[in-house]
Amino acid sequence: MIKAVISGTGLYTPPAIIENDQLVEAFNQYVELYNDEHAEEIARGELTALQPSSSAFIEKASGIKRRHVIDRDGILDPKRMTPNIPDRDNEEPSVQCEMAIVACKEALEQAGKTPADVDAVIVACSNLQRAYPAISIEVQQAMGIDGFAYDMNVACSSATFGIQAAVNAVEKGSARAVLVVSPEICSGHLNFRDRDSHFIFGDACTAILVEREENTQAGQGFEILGTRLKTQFSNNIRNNFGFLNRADESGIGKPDKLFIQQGRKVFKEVSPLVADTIQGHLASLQLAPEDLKRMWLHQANLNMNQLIARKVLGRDATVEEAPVILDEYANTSSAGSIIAFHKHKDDLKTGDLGVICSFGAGYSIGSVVVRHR
Ligand code: CO8
Repeated sequence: MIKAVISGTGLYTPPAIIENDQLVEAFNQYVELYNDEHAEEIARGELTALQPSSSAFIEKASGIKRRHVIDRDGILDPKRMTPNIPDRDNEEPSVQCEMAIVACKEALEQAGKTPADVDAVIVACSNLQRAYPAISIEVQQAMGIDGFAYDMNVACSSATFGIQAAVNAVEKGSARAVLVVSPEICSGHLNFRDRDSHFIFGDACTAILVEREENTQAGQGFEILGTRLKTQFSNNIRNNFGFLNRADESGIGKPDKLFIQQGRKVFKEVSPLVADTIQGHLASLQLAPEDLKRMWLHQANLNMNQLIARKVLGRDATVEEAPVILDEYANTSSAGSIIAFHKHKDDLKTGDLGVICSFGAGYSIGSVVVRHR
């Protein structure tokens, strides 16, 4: 039987950084402008005055300290509060393709492979910058890969669902190797005027090379022992942006065309589901939680990750066991657990077991159990 392994990973980190204090300063300037502009309506009780944000709240509630973004100035301009990413000519590479190429090249280099060794590209992420042609096919061409490519979106679980698709392709023989790429420009769909969520997301792109074990060197990378996916419908994380928006002009500009969530409900409902999914997945592989050396969890909220790790292990996890990248990157949607894996895997030894686990909108949960070769 053909076995699939993760032989390389790559990461593109946009150079621009926004610290919590800078984000909060811009938000609070916007609040002042808004409250001044609407002073009379607020005084008459027709509108509610906006409340300022706070760095102390953000770090305590989420664990986020800063985020990398494609464009900093547009977000920090209190009159704009949206990244400024100019439209490009069709002959130029798209922004997502550019990010993807950097991450893909690093993944191939780590694996010791060239584009000639790869048969497929899956772009798996929360937001695609256009409807078609698929970003993945653009990446395929830019990388010089002869084969096939497609885009998919399962929000924060896009990368783990993409890994399962890659494992299926490799194990069934339709591809020798598959690049799963997650170019996440979360700042493009974040409402920076919303106090409850303006601090949550950042931008990044990850890539993972999944390939046939027999084409890799002994001891290289991670054997994929199994994948388990779980979905359960919920409106608690939602974005109604879509191609039908133009068919009802009254909805254009409403906040639901950007990311919205019921954060508390998500926290309460998703945490137990994730812990159950990981435990059930381990049991199906005749493994126990205490066998795990590492949990590369989705990076949405530090308190949530600590709770999930505690539920799985039956005790607090150390930072080595459940590494955190959310302080530096914020929530990068599907890229988050893969960034944690990319940055915190090289110290593991042969036989060490770990789980990559994503969770988010849908709800969607993806668990990938791996063993260092
Ligand atoms: N500054 C100061 N105070 C604030 C702020 C702020 N910025 N925001 C809220 N507060 C106040 C509230 O008004 C409230 O005050 P009061 O108690 O007086 O009513 C108090 O702080 C507490 O507010 P919350 O209950 O909202 O705060 P929480 O402790 O619940 O923390 C979090 C909020 C951090 C959002 C938390 O609930 C959380 O992280 N939940 C989990 C969310 C999660 O995991 N979501 C996953 C979404 S990601 C995903 O699926 C991908 C989607 C696709 C990506 C799209 C890209 C844009």
